[in-house]
Amino acid sequence: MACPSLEERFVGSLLGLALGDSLGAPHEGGPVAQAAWWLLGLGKRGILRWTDDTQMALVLARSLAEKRGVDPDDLARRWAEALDPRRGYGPGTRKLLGRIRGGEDWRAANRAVFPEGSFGNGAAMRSAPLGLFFHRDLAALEREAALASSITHAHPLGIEGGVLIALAAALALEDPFDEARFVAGLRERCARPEIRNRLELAGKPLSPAEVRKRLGCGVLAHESAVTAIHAFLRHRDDFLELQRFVVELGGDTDTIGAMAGGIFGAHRGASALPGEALARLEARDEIERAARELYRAWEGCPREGSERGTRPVA
Ligand code: F2R
Ligand code: MG
Ligand code: MG
Repeated sequence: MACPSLEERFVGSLLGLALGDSLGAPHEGGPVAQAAWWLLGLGKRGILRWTDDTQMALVLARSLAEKRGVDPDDLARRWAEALDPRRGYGPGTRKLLGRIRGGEDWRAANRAVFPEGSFGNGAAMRSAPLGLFFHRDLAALEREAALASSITHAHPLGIEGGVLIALAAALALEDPFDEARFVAGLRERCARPEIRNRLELAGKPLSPAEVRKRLGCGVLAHESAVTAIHAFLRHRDDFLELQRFVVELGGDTDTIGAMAGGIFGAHRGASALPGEALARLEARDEIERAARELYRAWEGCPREGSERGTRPVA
């Protein structure tokens, strides 16, 4: 198997995130949420429509590329401007972005809905582009992913979920890939027991019932981010099998699919994604363009040291 180029892995990650989101979206939540999705989808039959997960990741990728790094005020403004409730946002994030759109600073808005901040998975679902951009400097990745996450998810668990998925996308780029090293690399950078303890199970063969019980498949960061990593590890050679597994688990299927898809795409590149599904993906060209622009921005970043690809200068 030919090793995909780094640029193809950037493209694969963003397209994988969007595909996982759109394949999982019709199955997300209970019967009411699923009925709402189908009603909103009327008139667009055949198109794989994505949700808030991809919307926010796309905005993040573009902002990272244009600003050559995390510019929190720019990100908050762009996410607020792009807010489209038909994409099915988490209730806290929808309110928070509405407040920012109304002129409130994100530093206040991110504690207006939940005083201790949100620990939903809304930061984790969008953070693969951060892993791509900062993959050569994991200390910068942790710092910048935490900052980008905290704009909407100020709770330590919400932030750590965002950092974890960014790290997973970065470590999935490693070639050759070593599963034990990948899991150890994630564990050593996670402080919260809710996430760290689950990571011990990430590579274990669990039944779907055990995954639901021990890792979770809900909307909270610590009850979904490790689940996505587990799904990636057990199906890292077959994207459709991976997404079938996510749908079988149930719960927050679009988001677990998006997180796992972003990691899978970084690992295997765009050519490993299913062509028939890609052909039906909403705004596929736009997503691919954003990924290539992110790659060009990463490539063009001034870096410390002589070797290209070391730390981007902040
Ligand atoms: N919202 C959805 N899906 C609902 C169905 C959509 C439907 N299909 C439609 O078409 O309309 N999905 C999206 O939301 C999740 C990401 O959520 P996010 O951005 O983290 O939002 P929020 O509100 O901050 O957190 C989610 C919930 O977690 C609980 N929670 C969070 N922090 C809390 C705290 N400090 N204390 C208590 N509870 C807390 C709350 O229940 C939040 O509402 C993704 O699934 C995305 O796809
Ligand atoms: Mg969603
Ligand atoms: Mg979701």
